[in-house]
Amino acid sequence: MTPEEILQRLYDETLVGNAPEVLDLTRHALEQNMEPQTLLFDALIPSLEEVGARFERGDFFVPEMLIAGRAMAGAMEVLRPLLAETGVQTIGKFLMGTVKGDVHDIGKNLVNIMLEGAGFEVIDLGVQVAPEKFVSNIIEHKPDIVGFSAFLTTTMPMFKANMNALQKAGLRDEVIVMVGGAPVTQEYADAVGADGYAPDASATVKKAKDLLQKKRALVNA
Ligand code: B1M
Repeated sequence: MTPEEILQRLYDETLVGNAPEVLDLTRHALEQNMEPQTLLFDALIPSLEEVGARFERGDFFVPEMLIAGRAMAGAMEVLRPLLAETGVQTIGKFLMGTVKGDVHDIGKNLVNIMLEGAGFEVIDLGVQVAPEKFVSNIIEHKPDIVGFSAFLTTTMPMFKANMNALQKAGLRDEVIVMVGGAPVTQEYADAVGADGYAPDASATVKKAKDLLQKKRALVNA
């Protein structure tokens, strides 16, 4: 198979949620020295975007979304150590979670991998994280940055609930807050009073580094 054929098959098999085949193709592609980023950005992510488009059109339903998501997650397990490969020292602590009411985690996990790859220590609270859990973990782990992910318009309001919980616990000024997820925009991030927003995993790394640098410069001034 040529690299183009591998990418096409990876896209097609992810689309139909054929997890064993997706895993085999991922391993095969790596054996052929294809880049993990190429598999991610030229096959796996576009395939899930197509899954979402088909769901919106009514051609796919939740089970199809679920099996496609699982197939991608299986490939991510193989790609994770390669994407996160780094010799960099820890540059900061990032506490991450998908907000209460929301079970999407593929995008959040990808952001975590990229953050780890850039040298952040990531503490992942998983999905359906309630405001109180964010608060108790900020107290316990003292992260530099806390990240809230939301993937549904119906769960985005949890950002505000989380911000209120941080405020109430006296933690708002202790930690930088970043938000993200498919339906989130810069305007929405501003409206809830977050310090930063990023549309994708690599932009999150850049933004997180910027915000951390600014905060440290302020503290040392
Ligand atoms: Co859901 N789902 N889903 N789903 N699902 C979406 C999100 C949807 C857009 C599909 C669609 O209609 N086109 C739609 C939301 C519409 C909306 O509200 N705007 C939707 C819906 C409606 C639902 C249900 C309500 C369906 C139902 O039950 N009727 C239901 C809700 C369940 C719940 O959470 N309570 C549901 C369920 C599911 C599954 C469980 C079946 C499965 C999730 C599996 C899993 O995550 N473990 C699933 C899937 C797979 C999807 C789609 C197809 C793919 C999501 C994905 O993984 N994308 C999705 C369609 C789509 O996104 N096009 C869809 C790939 C991923 C790499 O991208 O998640 O955007 P993304 O992450 C990006 C950025 O957002 C950003 O970086 C990531 C990497 O680049 N980012 C951050 C993420 N977090 C960040 C944090 C940051 C910064 C950046 O700072 C802190």
